Amino acid sequence: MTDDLFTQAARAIVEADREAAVRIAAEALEAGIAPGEIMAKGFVAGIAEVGELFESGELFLPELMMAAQAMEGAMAITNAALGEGAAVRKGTIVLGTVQGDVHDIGKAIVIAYLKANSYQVHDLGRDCSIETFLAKAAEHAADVIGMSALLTTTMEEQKKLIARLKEQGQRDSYKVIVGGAPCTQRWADQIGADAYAEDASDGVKKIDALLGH
Ligand code: B1M
Repeated sequence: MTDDLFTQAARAIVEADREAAVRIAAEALEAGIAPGEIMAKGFVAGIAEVGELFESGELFLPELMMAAQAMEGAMAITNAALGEGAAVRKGTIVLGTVQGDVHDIGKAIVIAYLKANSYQVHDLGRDCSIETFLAKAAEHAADVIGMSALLTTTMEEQKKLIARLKEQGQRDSYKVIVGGAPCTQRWADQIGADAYAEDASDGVKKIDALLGH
């Protein structure tokens, strides 16, 4: 039954069937499957397959976009189910997708996990400039700046933001965490980030460690 729902969830994304994705997300929650589990084992597996089909030329951009819309439908249900953590905030985070990059599905999942784990998160959206990251970090007195990047070309923005912090003598003002499919621990070390997270739950763990929780 559970495996069936995982398979159906993945298929709904590959077939870009938003209505089915929304229905399956709700069914999974009703069946007692944790929001993170149906997301990771079902919907994310589906969008990963879509990525492979796109890369191999079996799917084209309009289909990729429709699959992303189905993903967003499912995610609205699972992220809402994660809810908010205890009212006592563990820290303040500004988090966005870097400039030139519109991929925001992973970012939304990371934010939902952080909120569920009692962090105050300001979502800076996508295609977010370095200037906006820095202005919002100052405005909200953030503890952490989080940058998501999904393209090998836009990862460079993460490096540039850290360099800018150093230039401005502000490197110690914020912890910086990076993530997104092309990022690795090696990349984080290379650009001088404080942490790299592979997925949303790893993001919570890494930020907990950075802030001493
Ligand atoms: Co695009 N795209 N896309 N795309 N897309 C990829 C990334 C790609 C790998 C597909 C492929 O070719 N296999 C490829 C990049 C190649 C490269 O750079 N090496 C690609 C391309 C080429 C493009 C375009 C250039 C296509 C074109 O126009 N010709 C274009 C770029 C537009 C732009 O940004 N300027 C484009 C557009 C799009 C859509 C708009 C259609 C859509 C995005 C819709 C949206 O996000 N609202 C889309 C999609 C859906 C994908 C794939 C298929 C799926 C991405 C996704 O949502 N994954 C993707 C293939 C892939 O990644 N396998 C692909 C699911 C998500 C849950 O995972 O985002 O990795 P992810 O997030 C994870 C972790 O990485 C981590 O936690 C998340 C949750 O577990 N994480 C963090 C992420 N951010 C974090 C931040 C943290 C911590 C952890 O702290 C700060």
